[in-house]
Amino acid sequence: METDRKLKIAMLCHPSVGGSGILATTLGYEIAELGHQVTFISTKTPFRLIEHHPNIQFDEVKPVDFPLFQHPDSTLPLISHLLQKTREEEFDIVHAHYAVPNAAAAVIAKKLSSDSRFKIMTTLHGTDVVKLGESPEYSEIIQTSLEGSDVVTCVSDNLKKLTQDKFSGINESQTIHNFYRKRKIEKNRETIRNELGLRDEKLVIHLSNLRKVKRIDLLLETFAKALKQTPMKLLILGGADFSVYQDQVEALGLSDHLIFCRDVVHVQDYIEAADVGIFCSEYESFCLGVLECMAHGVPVVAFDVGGIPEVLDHGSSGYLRPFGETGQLANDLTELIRDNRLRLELSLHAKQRAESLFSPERAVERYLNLYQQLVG
Ligand code: GMT
Repeated sequence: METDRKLKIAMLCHPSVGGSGILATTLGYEIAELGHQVTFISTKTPFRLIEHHPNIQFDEVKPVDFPLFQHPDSTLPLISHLLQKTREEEFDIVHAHYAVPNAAAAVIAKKLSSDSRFKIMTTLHGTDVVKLGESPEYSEIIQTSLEGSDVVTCVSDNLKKLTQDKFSGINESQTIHNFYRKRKIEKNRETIRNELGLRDEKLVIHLSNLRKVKRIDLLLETFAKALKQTPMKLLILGGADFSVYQDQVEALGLSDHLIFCRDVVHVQDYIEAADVGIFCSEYESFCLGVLECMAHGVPVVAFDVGGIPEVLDHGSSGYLRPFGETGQLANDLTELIRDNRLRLELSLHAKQRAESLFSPERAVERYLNLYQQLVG
């Protein structure tokens, strides 16, 4: 396989806090570092596209707020932008993260343009298939977008299976598990713990965009049950407003035991300051947050849903329980918080597993091989 050819990649992703944007930007930095040119195209700067890189450029597609529209439109401007851009500069690959609207926009732009030779790779991330894929507003568009993609990748075997069950006529589909590149620690464990006002309490961490699927209600319930058994603090790093959960926090008596921080950029510092991770989602195609914790040696308790068991091995990197079993999960959390030796054992294993199975080198090579195959 020829791997020397430097490619021009257009990376389409959502800019908001979420795993698909994290994955797209991390992949972009990795391949830019290898000498390829990457143009991110999105409605805002993706939230993890922070550092300048000479091989990375960002094109902002501004939503159009025409007086007649009830809501600003960004999908048609995205298609137009792609059309114009691909006339000016020849992208080898348009890599669309998330089916809606990114894969759809790429496929439509290619159909509308008579001279575009770019290939389309679509990476599916989760609810684009599991939720939107079921909705009458989007299912046919997604079907056409997947058919029109030259290759479809899924971030777990679970998501690949769900995609294959729901959609047909896909050229080629394969799993490339998400990966994690350890980021530089800006503030050490002690500093963060001081800033959070902690003494020697154990710290449980959750990080997510707090969408409904994350089931923060069950997470608070689990934590409250564990807190009855042993003291600990819960830190939630959220990418959205937390006030909707305030009533439940008060009803469960958690106000003095919970710290909430919004839109934290250097999440790795906080993970390093934590002892156990907790995730109570009803579905996750993968759950990058679980991997982030594991990579920093933080064992995780979670519900056994979607692709999470592909990431976390029960009994070795943490514990998995059937969805909704908050009592069992609370017992696991309690045991991990109380038993320092057990926690250390699981911590080491979690770190090793993250490094060996979800390394950037492994995943980036898979993406690059696919890019090279597509361009021939
Ligand atoms: O599809 C979503 O719900 C949003 C997406 C995101 O941007 O955060 O999350 C999905 O993609 C992540 C990165 O591949 C995965 O780690 C998440 O598990 C997945 N979320 C769901 O499946 C609910």
